[in-house]
Amino acid sequence: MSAQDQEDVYFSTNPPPRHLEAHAAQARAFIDAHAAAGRRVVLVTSGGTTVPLEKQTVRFIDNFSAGTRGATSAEYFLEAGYAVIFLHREFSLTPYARHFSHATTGGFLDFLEVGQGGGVSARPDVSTKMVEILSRYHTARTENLLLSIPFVTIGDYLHELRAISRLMASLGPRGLLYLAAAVSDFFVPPERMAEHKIQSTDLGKRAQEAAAAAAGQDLNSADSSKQDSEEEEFDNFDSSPRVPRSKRLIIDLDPVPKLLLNLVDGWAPRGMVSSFKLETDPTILVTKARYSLERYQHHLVIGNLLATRKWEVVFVSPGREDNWLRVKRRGREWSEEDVKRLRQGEVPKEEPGEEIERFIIPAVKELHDQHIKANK
Ligand code: PAZ
Repeated sequence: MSAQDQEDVYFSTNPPPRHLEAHAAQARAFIDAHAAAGRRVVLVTSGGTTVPLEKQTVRFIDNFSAGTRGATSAEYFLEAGYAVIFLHREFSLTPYARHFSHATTGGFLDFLEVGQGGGVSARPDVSTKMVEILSRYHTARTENLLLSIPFVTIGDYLHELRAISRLMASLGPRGLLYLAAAVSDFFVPPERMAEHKIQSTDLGKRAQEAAAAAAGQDLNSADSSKQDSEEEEFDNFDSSPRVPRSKRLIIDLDPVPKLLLNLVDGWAPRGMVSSFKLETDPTILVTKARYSLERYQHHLVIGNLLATRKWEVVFVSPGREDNWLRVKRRGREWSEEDVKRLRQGEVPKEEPGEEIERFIIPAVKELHDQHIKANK
């Protein structure tokens, strides 16, 4: 099947999110305003996508991403003069708020206190930082430099990504797509998705079947909760305690179509496209990043390892040497041995001395400068 056919099939069979049109209208107005002002616009994607197991979703598959990379990058892009569309997983980290909403030292309310006059004020020890971050946030909001658009599921994400990327096309090479979201590679297609909560007991399954029979329906045969009792067998593949098949939840996932090629060729063909590649095995990171670059013909892949992603990333781009960016260590220099261990995925004991996005964004901007020059 061609890339275009895959795209058509996916988008015609997976319903769009409820607010897609409203989000697209917001994005259009935002892009038009900044295009008129000659400002660059970056679309930052951030956080994980969920994979619902039921149409009326009680359960879903998720991934680890908290959206730190995306939210932090958005701040540095704003600092670098970009207008930012922040397409993020709902309730994940957001620019500026992240400094207080997900702190390891306490929740948001722990940073506040009731003052003498009865009003609320920042705790004295965090007040300077809060004023500084609040003022950066207010500037971004009042100057209309930050547009936040949420998604939840993999389907929502892909619909939103396509709609916004197509709008970004009007920016030509001045548009930048910075794809940092952790996007699921697998999903349950609608025709195999249970309508209702998947039942774990025989009673629940029988009740569902009886209700469906009374309504003259055949229960969705693709419902993963429904098992053919004729086949009731113990079919363990290993030595774990024997569980009858009907008591198990066997989830059958399809691959999510790879739509990066469609984005690069069709949705935003003149913009600069940079994606992230996440791996856990250090021996394959650069090979996979190069492979992605060749397969999708875009402009930059930023490789990172799950364990060391806050310490080091590698820029892989066409015609250039691999470029490793690394943060400083607190109170000591990197030795050759330290770097070797880091590259093998060994995490230093202390926290990073700074945010690696401080280095990533200027390096991306430099490549974007070159992209604009080359595509004028
Ligand atoms: O959200 P986070 O800061 O915890 O993680 C960021 C990340 C590892 C998801 C991102 O840097 C990344 O690699 N995104 C692409 C993941 C992928 O290969 O699909």
